[in-house]
Amino acid sequence: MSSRPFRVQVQWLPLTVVGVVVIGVSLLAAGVRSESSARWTSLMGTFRNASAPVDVQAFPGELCMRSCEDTLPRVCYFNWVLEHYHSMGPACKRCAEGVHRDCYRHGCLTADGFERGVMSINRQIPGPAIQVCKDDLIVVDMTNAMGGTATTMHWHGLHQRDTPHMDGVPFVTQCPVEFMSTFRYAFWATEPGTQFYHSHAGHHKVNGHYGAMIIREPEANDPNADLYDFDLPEHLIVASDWMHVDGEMYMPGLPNGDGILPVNVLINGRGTWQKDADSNRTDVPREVYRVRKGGRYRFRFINAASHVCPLELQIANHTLEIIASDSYNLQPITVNTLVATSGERYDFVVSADQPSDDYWIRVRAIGSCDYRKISQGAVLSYRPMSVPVDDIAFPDQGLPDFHEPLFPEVHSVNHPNTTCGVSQPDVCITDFEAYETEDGIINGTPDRQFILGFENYPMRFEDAFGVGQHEHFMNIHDDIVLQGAINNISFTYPPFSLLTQPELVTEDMFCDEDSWPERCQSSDHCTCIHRLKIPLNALIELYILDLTPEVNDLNHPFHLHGYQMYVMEMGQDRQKPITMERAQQIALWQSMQRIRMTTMPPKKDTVSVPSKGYTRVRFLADNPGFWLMHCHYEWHTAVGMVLVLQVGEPDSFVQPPSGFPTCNKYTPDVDASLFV
Ligand SMILES: [Cu+2]
Repeated sequence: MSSRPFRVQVQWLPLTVVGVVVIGVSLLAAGVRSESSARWTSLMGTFRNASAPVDVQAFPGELCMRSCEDTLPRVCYFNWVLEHYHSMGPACKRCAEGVHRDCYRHGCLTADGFERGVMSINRQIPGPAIQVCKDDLIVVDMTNAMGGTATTMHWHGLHQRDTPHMDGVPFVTQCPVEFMSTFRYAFWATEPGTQFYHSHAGHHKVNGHYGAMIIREPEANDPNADLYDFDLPEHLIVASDWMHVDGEMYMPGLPNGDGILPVNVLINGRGTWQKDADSNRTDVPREVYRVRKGGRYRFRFINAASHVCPLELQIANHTLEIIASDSYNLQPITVNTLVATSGERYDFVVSADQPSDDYWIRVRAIGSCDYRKISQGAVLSYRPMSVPVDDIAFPDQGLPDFHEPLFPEVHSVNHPNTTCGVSQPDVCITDFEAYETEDGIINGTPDRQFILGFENYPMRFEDAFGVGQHEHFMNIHDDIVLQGAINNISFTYPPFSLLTQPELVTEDMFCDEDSWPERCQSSDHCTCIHRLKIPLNALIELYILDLTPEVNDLNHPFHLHGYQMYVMEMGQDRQKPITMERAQQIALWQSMQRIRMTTMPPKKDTVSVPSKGYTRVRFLADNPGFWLMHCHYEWHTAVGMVLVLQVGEPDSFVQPPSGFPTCNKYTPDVDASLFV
């Protein structure tokens, strides 16, 4: 099949501006690079009046979901309201009592059937999917209607080269968006593939602020296009972990709270829940994925989890032909089990070659969550479209028990216990090969090499609880009180946005290994604004080391904003602490053991580091600005396992449009001027 039919037929948008209510999309402020202006000129070439601001509301983003063959760029406008909302609220009418149709009512958010307060976007979890074509202009008006909160949205996977001030990191690329304020995100859909968005503020993501963002491109650009027939908008598997209270309830944590861990997993915001063997399972719909026998379908898996437990995906009787990760195309490897950590995406092909029936799609929270036996099911259904979804979404048959294998022999990607490079048939991301490479980056001599050793370290009691102490920490259980750190520095934020208020930035506000603040001189750890300064266009190599003293099943996923990183190797020594020297010995040993060594390593924007091990990555620092790099576990971000890369000097940064919101602390001198 050569063309990629969409089940959802979409109309072409009228590409002229009519009845203009002018709210400008201001991407053309001073300093935006020529690439961006060229995009703008090309987009405006489709408009009758190219000099007037675009009436964005005339271009609903939903209509950007289309075939991306031979299409012109479009404006894709989304209007989002972020609210405190509830699952199983009154909008669900009699859903909880077994009236299945009521579970699909407008405004009914079932989640796992448990009633709780949530954070929603347009009363949905996940938020509305953004599905556009490469080079479209995405415009999202985000209104914060959550009293007492401030928030930002991060577009995970996009590099924001033209609009770094749209990266959505509070106090790094923008000021948080206050209650009752609307912030207009406007950026180009530049990086094709499976991306997603999520709140970068506090614990809003684990409360429900996340969603899919799919950027398609002509199939001629996909080296794996021959492997599948369908790439349908509804074949998104957005998996997340779920609590039955607000995440904030566990910040910093409860001594008797049984750890900071989820109680359930959701698939596209749906699932069921059974408190214990004596309780009834909630009677709410599971997610349904429809296929037709004989078809080969591209699925897009997004790990939108917040907690430390990797999510493992299996589809009964079906294999997963992995073709991309973090939006980067890979040479295919077929497995039956996919493991991903928070922030990672995997695309795979499922062939509907089994007898026509319904099959379980199972997502389990593994690693540290094993003892909680959390698994969730969705349905892969071969039944015809004429069968209504609520006939399929409430299967009579139970999901196999947590420990019940779906396959006699498991072949997995990224299993946390895999020793990378040697244990076929289990594979790591480093066993994948790309279709292309950049020799200068892979084989060049790095201009800068950084060793980033991260850990969660126990705080001294008096540092956590002494008079006047207010540093962030997490309380895992009992009296265990930890801060996250990279190179002994726990990251904290300035009161203004580094990227967009450069006039307030001073060199002495930052710290790194070599510039240790005075106040921390007597301490082996420090909480400060950890910045690594990198010259523009330098070739960078990072050794990311897990300095945890023991193997503990946590493969911390490191996410770099603004870039993709070549994943050169990863490995671990289960016996000895990791150092760069030890990492190099492991790499040598791996290269002697390996069945094959790739010269075309994959690229990732979120790469997990084997427990107590290391990952070596490389990238060319050609995107100037302030870019966050952090562990993608939400609690680890919250307690400082974060740093910011400053690439280039401020004069090389893309300037934000005039009128871009600012913020700062307000502590004026107390003198007569306060009272005039
Ligand atoms: Cu972490």
